[in-house]
Amino acid sequence: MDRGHELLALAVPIAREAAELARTMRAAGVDPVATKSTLTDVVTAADRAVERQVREAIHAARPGDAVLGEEYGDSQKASAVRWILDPIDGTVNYLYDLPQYAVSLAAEVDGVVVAGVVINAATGREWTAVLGGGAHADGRKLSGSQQADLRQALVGTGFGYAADRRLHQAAVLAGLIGDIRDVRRFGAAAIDLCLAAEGSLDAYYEKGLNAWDHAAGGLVAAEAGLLVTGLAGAAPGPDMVVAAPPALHGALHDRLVELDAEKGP
Ligand code: LIP
Repeated sequence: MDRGHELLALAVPIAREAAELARTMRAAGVDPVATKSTLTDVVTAADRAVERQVREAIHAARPGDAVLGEEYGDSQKASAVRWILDPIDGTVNYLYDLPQYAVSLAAEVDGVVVAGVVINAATGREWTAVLGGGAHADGRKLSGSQQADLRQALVGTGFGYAADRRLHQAAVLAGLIGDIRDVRRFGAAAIDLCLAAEGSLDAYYEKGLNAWDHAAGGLVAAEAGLLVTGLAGAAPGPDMVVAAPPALHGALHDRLVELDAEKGP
């Protein structure tokens, strides 16, 4: 079994148990326990509990591996394998009990993401990918949207926790909205990338994402045949993540460049 499939075989049961814990804690009621970058950037007890459970499971199976997680940071271990974890992506949806939040777990070897799983903890939907091995959901191989006309594209995006960034993102969207079919703001980047991978969205873009928001979902999208990039030749990262089929990527990319989408706060 190659490294990617070997690491995915470990990631999937760990992510399923994490999703179960998130669901159970959601059912018991959720309150913010703290705020992070802004007053609206909340963390719940479940974000922390799920991350601790995943870290313990990874440590038990592969004690030498490093982990980068949203809530407890980077374990700073010198290891070829690093796990990139968002215990609950879409925390605001989780807080409001909107069924669009996910456990997102990716495995990176020597800096390259080779395996990823995203599980919508509310619905149980599961997306997986292995580098060079394709992307799958519900036992189906994914291949993205066939849409080649930006004017007919249903595009997903998101907004940051800081008001000045949201104002810039809204101005970009105001410039783009007349050029596309419509926009969808579902609130969880990991799921948005997977919806683009299966063609439920034609494309997705967002500024301000952290590695844990897009590592696993980005591999699912790329293995479904989408181009997953930053702007102007950059890799996907905090300045911008754009995911679109090759026939659509250029037009969306160029419009986002024209609109200074990666600029601003
Ligand atoms: C969220 C992202 C979403 C973005 C939110 C937030 P979190 O991650 O998944 O796409 O629009 O501002 O960053 O904070 O729920 O892990």
